[in-house]
Amino acid sequence: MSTYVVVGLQWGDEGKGKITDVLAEKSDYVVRYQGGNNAGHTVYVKEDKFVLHLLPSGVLQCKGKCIIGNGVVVNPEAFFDEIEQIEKRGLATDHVFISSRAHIIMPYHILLDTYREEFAGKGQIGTTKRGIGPCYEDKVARVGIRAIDLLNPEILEAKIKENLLVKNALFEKLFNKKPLKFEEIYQKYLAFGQKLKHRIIESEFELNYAIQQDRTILFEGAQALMLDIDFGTYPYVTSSSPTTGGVSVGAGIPPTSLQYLIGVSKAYCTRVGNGPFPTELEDNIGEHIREIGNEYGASTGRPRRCGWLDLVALRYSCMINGITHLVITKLDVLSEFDKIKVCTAYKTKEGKIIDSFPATTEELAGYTAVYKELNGWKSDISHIKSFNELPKNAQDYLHFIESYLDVEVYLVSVGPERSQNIIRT
Ligand code: 2SA
Ligand code: GDP
Ligand code: MG
Repeated sequence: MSTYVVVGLQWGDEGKGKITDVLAEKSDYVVRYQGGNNAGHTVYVKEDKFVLHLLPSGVLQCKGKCIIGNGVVVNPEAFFDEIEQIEKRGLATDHVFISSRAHIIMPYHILLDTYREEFAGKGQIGTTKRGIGPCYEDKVARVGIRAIDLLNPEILEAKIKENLLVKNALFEKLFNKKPLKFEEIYQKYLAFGQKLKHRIIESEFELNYAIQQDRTILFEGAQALMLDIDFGTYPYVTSSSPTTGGVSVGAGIPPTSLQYLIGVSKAYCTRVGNGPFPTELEDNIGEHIREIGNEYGASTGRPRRCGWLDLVALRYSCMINGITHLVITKLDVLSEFDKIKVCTAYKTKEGKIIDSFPATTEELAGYTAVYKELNGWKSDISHIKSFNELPKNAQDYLHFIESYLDVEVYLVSVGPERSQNIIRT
């Protein structure tokens, strides 16, 4: 048995898509286990750029099956759009399946997400407005509609009616918006069910059988630890569990079957959406990182906030995820800087130095970063293929990260292309 989990260790967009794509070639299964089409996973195959939102990034390379697990929230419209985009480029998609237990994003989820953000004013989370939060809320409130429900007209009818009763009251009375019409939604989702039916499977059984058969399975996380509903910078988080722990509940496999826990971090930090970010650089350096690193949302196009690497947050993230293999991406983006800073501790408002991650965003917002300054390497590293060929200052930077985290760097990514990797041997 070989099972791999790829998770983001920061605020998302660490380059998980690229790493998943590289590993997918050898995998019999690639599985998404949380999130939905809020994700934006970019993969380059030569000059060809693919951005995957809902489908596993492994869809391009995996010769086996790609599964959207029970823990994912599925927007059928987004699913078919993505399938169409991939097929248009000559690639097969008949190996993509959805768990019968996955929850479906309905039109009222997207509207609720949008209206709430509009009405929140300064208190906005900065969501992607894809209906992710409201869909997970319905799942937990036990009124959600699951993939399997799309195949049963009576159940679908009853569930949509029950939901519209509550959602329309909210739209009209709270948000002063028009109610939604039952028949339109019902017919549309019934048709989605018919189009999806050959792809809806009991993926939990399939995956557990695959584990027994010693197949190779890759679990692909979306978003990241700092956006985790429990461990992230709550409430500025997404509504799922993008941790290695999330794999078990989001794919229906036992925790004992997870082997290689691969955490991906950029060589610096970014965040898209609101919430505290202690190492944020609201100056020329931050802008420079954004431009060189092309730091714009892969789903919404929003400019990402940029800053230096935060080792305090990263160590916390490695701890919660139990990372066994660390991947550092976008090291090439730092090649132009004379000096590079890394945050090794926080200073509280009272002047106390701490190196643990706090439970509240109020505390975190009051902290300032304490930095260690390292020398830059000031040379192009994007063609380098082995660790020893890296300039000494780049090696020192990676060694510093390793010793702070007490986890070995297993792969260094030095460019967006599939081949631009240094694998530690
Ligand atoms: P949501 O829509 O409810 O999940 O938003 C809640 C918070 O989670 C953040 N979030 C993300 N952060 C980084 N990348 C994400 N995917 C896209 C990308 C984002 C984009 O790859 O660039 O295109 O804007 C992602 N998805 C959710 C979100 O910003 C909120 O802070
Ligand atoms: P994900 O959500 O974690 O999959 O990451 P995104 O795709 O949202 O954002 C990562 C961006 O960085 C994408 O545009 C990738 O093509 C790009 N990328 C990934 N690895 C590297 C790297 O090592 N160097 C550079 N310059 N770009 C990279
Ligand atoms: Mg992304």
